Amino acid sequence: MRECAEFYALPELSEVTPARRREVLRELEQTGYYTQTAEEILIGARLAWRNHARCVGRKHWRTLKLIDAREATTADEIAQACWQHLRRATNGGALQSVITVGPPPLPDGREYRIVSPQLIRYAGYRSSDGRVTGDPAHVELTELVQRLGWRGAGTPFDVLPLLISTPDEPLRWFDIPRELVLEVPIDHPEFEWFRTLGLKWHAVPAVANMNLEVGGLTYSVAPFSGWYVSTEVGARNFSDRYRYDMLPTIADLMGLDMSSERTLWRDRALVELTRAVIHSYRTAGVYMVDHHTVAKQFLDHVDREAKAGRSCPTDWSWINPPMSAGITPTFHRLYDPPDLDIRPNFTSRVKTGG
Ligand code: NRG
Repeated sequence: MRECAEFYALPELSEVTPARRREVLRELEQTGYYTQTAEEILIGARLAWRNHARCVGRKHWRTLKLIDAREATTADEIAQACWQHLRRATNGGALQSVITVGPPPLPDGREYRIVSPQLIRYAGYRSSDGRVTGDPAHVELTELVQRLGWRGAGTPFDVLPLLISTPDEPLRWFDIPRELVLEVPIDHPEFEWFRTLGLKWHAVPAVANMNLEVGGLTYSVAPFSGWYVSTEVGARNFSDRYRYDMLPTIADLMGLDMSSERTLWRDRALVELTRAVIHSYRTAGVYMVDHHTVAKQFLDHVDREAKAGRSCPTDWSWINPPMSAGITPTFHRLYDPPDLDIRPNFTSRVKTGG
């Protein structure tokens, strides 16, 4: 109730008539639920983005577009809405920020869910010697869909099917139509050998396992996507030891002295790998932002919020990049502390990072 009243009291909802406000509160009180308009959800989703303390891309919060998929009631219909999401979000490489809002929980509380952490994820296959082909972060998900009958080709970059759970069906998986998965082969502006590593990554980061909480309602199907910061791909997905772990291979091919940490071979390989990612997305015409540019944009945003008289709750450790943080401007200041209660917001179903 409180969240609902607070939501409709926000200046961004000043167009809502007093009659509508009363009706919403009455309905929520009597039935525990009410139906939001698409406009209310869109405003709510934009504010959820603006409020999300871990996002460095918030300058663009006003550009978010909504796909209203609340009418989808089967896993199949939810999958179709996700395909529409990918088509609109990818936009031929000129990525657009999109959120798709699916069906609310049933009156008895049972929920619809996208089980996959993102719409597009690469499989990880663990072999008997413990080694992983593909993305080690998705070994469990891969084993789950395999138990449900999916078979991947076994390459390091097999796109996993989308896994959806609904109240009235068994867990179901859906192969993502190939033409909806835009990918970028990774190449280096100078190192000829780089392409022989066979690296690639997908264009669209579409987080699918967070709830959208708006106006006292929780949407458990609410995949959203913007675009990548190059370090997410270069300095984490390809570099983390528990992900693709490419730094030793790259340093070796660069001919670096790897006999001691003091030679900074890891750091040198990291820079070249991230350069390769930026170069490749650019060559492919797929939008991505580098960590210097996004840091500047974020500080513009913080200033703009301050001028508008709003706080900007921010998690310092999340908005700073995983490489070269100290040479980006976000490093050198403090922010309003993250406010876990602020709504609308995106909230985690699982307590893992990434
Ligand atoms: N680090 C994750 C993606 C998390 C969300 N990042 C975005 N979101 N850029 C990864 O796949 O590397 N977004 O909505 O644009």
